[in-house]
Order: sequence, then structure tokens, then C-alpha cells
Amino acid sequence: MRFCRKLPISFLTVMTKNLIAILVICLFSISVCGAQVKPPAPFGPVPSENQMRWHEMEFYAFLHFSLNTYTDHSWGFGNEDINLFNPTNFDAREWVRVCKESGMTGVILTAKHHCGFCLWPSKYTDYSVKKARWKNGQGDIVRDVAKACKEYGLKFGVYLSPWDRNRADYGKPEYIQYFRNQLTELLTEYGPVFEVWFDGANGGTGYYGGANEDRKIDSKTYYDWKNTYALVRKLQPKIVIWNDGGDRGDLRWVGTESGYVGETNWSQLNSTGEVGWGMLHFGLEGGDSWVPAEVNTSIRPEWFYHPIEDSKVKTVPQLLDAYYASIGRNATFLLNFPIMPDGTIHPTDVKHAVEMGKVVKQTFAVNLAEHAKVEASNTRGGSKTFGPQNLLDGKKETYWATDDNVVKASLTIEFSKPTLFNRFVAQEFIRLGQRVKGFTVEANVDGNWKELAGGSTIGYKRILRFPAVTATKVRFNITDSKAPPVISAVGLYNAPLILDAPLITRNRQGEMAIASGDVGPHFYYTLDGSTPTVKSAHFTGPVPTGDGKVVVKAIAEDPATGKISPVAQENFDICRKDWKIVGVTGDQPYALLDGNPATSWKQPGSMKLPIDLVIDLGRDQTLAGFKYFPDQGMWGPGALTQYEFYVSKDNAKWTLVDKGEFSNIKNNRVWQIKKFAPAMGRYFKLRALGNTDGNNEVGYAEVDVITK
Ligand code: FUL
Repeated sequence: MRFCRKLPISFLTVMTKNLIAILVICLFSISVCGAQVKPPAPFGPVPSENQMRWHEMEFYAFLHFSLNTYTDHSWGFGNEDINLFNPTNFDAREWVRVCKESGMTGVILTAKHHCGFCLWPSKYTDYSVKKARWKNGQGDIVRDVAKACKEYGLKFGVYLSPWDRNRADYGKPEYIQYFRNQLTELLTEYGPVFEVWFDGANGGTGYYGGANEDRKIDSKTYYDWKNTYALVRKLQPKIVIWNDGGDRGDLRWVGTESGYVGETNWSQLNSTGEVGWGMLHFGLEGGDSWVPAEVNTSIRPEWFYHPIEDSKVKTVPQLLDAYYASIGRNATFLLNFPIMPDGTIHPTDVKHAVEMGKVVKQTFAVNLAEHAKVEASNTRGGSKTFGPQNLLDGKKETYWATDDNVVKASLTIEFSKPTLFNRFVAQEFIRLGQRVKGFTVEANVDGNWKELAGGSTIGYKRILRFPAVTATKVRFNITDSKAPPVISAVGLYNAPLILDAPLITRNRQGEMAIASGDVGPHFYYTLDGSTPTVKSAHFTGPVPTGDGKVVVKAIAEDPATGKISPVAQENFDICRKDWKIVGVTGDQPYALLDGNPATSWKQPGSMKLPIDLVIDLGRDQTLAGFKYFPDQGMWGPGALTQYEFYVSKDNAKWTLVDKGEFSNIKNNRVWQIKKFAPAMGRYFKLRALGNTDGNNEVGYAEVDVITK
């Protein structure tokens, strides 16, 4: 004060003016540039740099190849002859090319599976390619795949089975040194490795150097994971570790190999304590460590190649389902190709994977929201630095954030013209943790808001599918969040629909339904045998079709492009509502009459072939044939091969009217149709005499008759 009093008035006036100016500039920069607004503090655990790089890889391949490729087994015992290994057409570049064309960013190769056979010439064992006749022992699959990855710009990873059914010392302390020696070879001699996969299957029967016995280990303690991990991280500082059954790694299994993770998917687990199935599948909200999910599944039922599965390759819609149920749910997608004995990937697997990759690329090529106007209900400090325009700038490091006390917020995207879309994508800025617990997406159609879809968690990436809609505005509402939301990207896309001929079914009550493997096509149908067009009846729900025969024809239309599918046709015979299954037991035998090809019945395991399926039609019919649709499940029971078909008026005296086989059913599990000379009866008996798997289990998805 004393100091002030001594100063001249003019000086004080200048000072005040300057102070005001500085204040104005500060306020201006806070509100306009946001330079002074603090970024949100991290919430809970956050990913490491290695995990972050891995999240961004999204989609990569598993390649399963070993001696069991040649024995048609899932797991080798450890005593298989090395000379079986002879991939005459092997070309690693071809494998990697297929992966790249499918949209993948890396591969993980089974360098050593449980049988112990090494795809590289390990110094520490003779049970490897170096002792094979293939390439006179000079071959090295690991080297060739790593090299091809480098050439094609894909990352390389290794699967090294901790369990080794060949080694005499497996189960003893010495084996740990052997295991680490092999890890050292793989992690030092083949360039950068992005992921190492330590399989959870550990210990059991095996060859074990000739001991042929059962060996049990404790997978939590035996491998001394702490030091094993330290070695891995020392040799490859940028690696991520997958481990199921042992110590917690950097990534987690999702509790199923069927190709999906929970719709709610937190990227956290606790660092200690048991991890149950629920935690694997949904993560642990509030867990203290960042342990994100990797969805691993095979393009076929099994991991290794089995010719019997040539007809069971996942279709493009099935692969897309897995894509949306993994990458679309905050996980990565690890899709396996079983390598064939000649060292190539089966052409069907290649076709389906590449086609799926194309569809994905096409779908996400253009973000329709890119040039739209975005407005947020709240923006952190009103600052542009954290403004909603960051969601559309394509930059990973920018984000939209709200004020610290705001956990519910919405974002409105306004197009310059009505826009058609069927996919919504959102990404959280996970470097600051995972926060969102609930959200919805609405569209403004003709002036009215309509909810399109919603979800719980978002995480690194969340994708929602819904039928295509044309709208002028879209609203993304965050309805629940553990902390103020921090979102790095949103997108709206219009996926091309997969227009396969639709599936027509008729249930036991005679109601007809139409469906397709995709979300959103419109269906049109006829019941009079004429070819359907978009002017035919529009299918909006089950259609009663009466008790008699009916021919249904249907098409699917992509409302966005006007493209239509090939025509599907089903010739339904008499309605099955009065039919009764007599003389068989087991769970839900009526699944074979429900018209739903996805449900099936199989006899209880106690029944041995021949097995009689007897059905009471409710009244006399003139039968002239029958139809059988085998179980379609990837892991389902075998299909009927040899059969006899009988007709009876009284369920006592039977006449054999047909017998034979379904010759190609093993390779092609489609409807089997048999016709015979007309015979009158109220009952029929389908006698199963053989199945595709050479055991007693026969699966029936549907059984039907052809009447005269
Ligand atoms: C499982 C293994 O036992 C299978 O053979 C396969 O390698 C799969 C990826 O993991 O646990």
C-alpha cells in the first residue's frame, strides 16, 4: 500500500488498463483456445504403450500347422513321425498375402503346438523341421513367415505351447530351461514379435520321451511366469503376452473359442484373485489392471486342418458376425486358418476370408459424418481443444470431453442432406481409461427422433448394426458413464448388405418366415409360385400359410441401393402341426419338426444304431418321399448316411418303401430329398443305420415328408 501511494496517478491508470487487457486475453484464450482448460485426469487403469499398439491392430491371423496336420488329430501325442511333415506347396508369402487381403494386420504362428514339434530348427531338440525330409532338414517355417510378414507389412507373433508332450523332461524343473531356451530363439532370431501366445492347455497324457504317461503340473507355478515374462519383455520390449491359465498376461481370453465377447466388455481385471468365466467374457468393471480381450476363433470348427470340415468353413455373414462381436465390442479379432498338409490354405477359407475383408473395407471406407456439423450438450471448459469437432478429424490424439461433473451428455450430428446409414461407430480415448457404461443412438427421421440402437460399454471401439435409415440428424447419447466421457471418434457408415438368397422357413403351425444373415434387408414374397419383385407382398412378420402344400418364393432387397438377391424358393408340404413323435426320447425331439434349421435333436448317447424315428402324422397320407436336414452346428453330431424308410397304417405292421444312402452329405450338409413309389400310411419310420462320424450320434435339424 505504501508502495502504491508513492506512484503517480498516470502510472496507476496505465497499470490498471494493462491488467484489464491481460485479464481479457486470458479469458479469451480460456474460452476460445482452451489452452488453460485442464485435460481430464486419467480414470482407473490405462493401457500400456504396447497394449495401445495392439488395440490398434484390431484384426490378425492365427496359423495352425504342425505334425497333427498330417494325422488328422487336434492334438499330437508327441510321438508322431517327423517325416510325415511334408508341405510340398508351402509358400509363406501366399499365407501372408491372404491375411493382408483379408484386412489383417499381423499373424501368430504355432511355432510349437502341444506335440512339441518345432516349425523352426531349434538347437535344443531334434523334434523339429531340421530332422524332417522336407527340404532336407533345411526348411524353417518360422523364418519364412516372419520374412513374408516383413515384406507385406504385417506384424509377426508366435504361439509357443508351454505344454510339450514330446519332451522327456516335461513336468521336471529342467524343462523350464528348455522352454526358455526356445523362447529365446524365437524372440531373438526372427525380428520383432508383437505377441506371444501361451496356451492354457497344460499337462496330461503324452509320449514324454517314451514314458507314455499322464503328467500333471500346476500351470500357475510350474513355469515360473514371473521370470519367464521378464525374459520375454527383456528380449522383446514391445511385445504383449497372452496367457490363459498361468499368470495374468497383457491380454485375456474371452472364455469361448466361438468368436464373440460379451456385449458389455470392460478392458479390466484385478491383478490378483481368480478369474471366472464371467470376468473373461465381460471383463471386470472397476478392475485394477488393464487386461483387454482378444477373441480367438477358427474359420473352421477345429484349429488344425481336417478334410471332413471342408464343408464347415464359416460363411461370409458368419465371419462378419464374429467381426462385429469382437472388433465391434472392444476386442481384437484373432481368426485362425488351419493349414492343409500340402502347406496351403484351403481355397474356400481363402475365398470367405478375403470376401469378408472386402466387405469390411467397403463398409468403413467413408465416414458419412466426416463433413457433418457436430454439437455437444457440454464441452469441457467450453474449450475448442476438447470440442466435438475432434470426433471427426481422424486424429487418434484428439478427443471430445465434458466438464468434470458431467457424466451424461449428448452429441448431435447434423448432415447437410438426408443421409442413409446402418452402422454407428464410437471410440473412447482409452489412454485416459474406459468410462462409458450406457449409450443410445437416435436418428431424426422426418422431424421425429427415433432410437436406432444402444449399448453398454464402448472402450477402444464399439460398432452397432441396425437396419438402414435415412436421417438428417443423429444423436449419440451417453446415458451412463463412470467418469466424464472422453470420446475420440464417432462414425456413421452405410454397409453394403450381403444379399444372399434369404432363408424361408415354416414352423409347425404353418407360419412362414423369411430371414437373412445380414441386418436390414427388406423381404418380398409370393405364395403362388410367381417370381417375387419389390412390388410383391412385403414381409413384416410371420405369415399363416394354411395346412396344405405351399410354394414360397422370396427375395431380399437392399433398401439403400435397390439391389436384390437371387430368388429363394421353398416347397412346403403338408403342415406338421398334428404330427407326434412316438418312440424316441431325449431332449426336445420336436426341434426336428419346428421348421428352424438352427435347432436340432439327437438321440441320447445310450442309444445305439440302428435308431428308429417314428412319427404319427395324425391321419392317413399318401407318402411319396421324405426330406432330411442334418444338424448344422460346427460341433454338432454326425449326419445320417445310410437309412431305411418304412410306412405303416397302425404303427405295428411296417412296409419298407425306401432304403439307401446320402452319398455326399459329409461334404455338403444340405437338405437330402428322397422319392419313392407312393404308399399310404399314418405313420412313418426313419431308421438310421450309419452316420458321417462313424459313431452312434445322428443329428436331425429337420425331417419332413413329400405327399402325393
Ligand atoms: C487351445 C488349444 O488346445 C488348441 O489346440 C488351439 O491351439 C487353441 C488356439 O487353443 O487351447
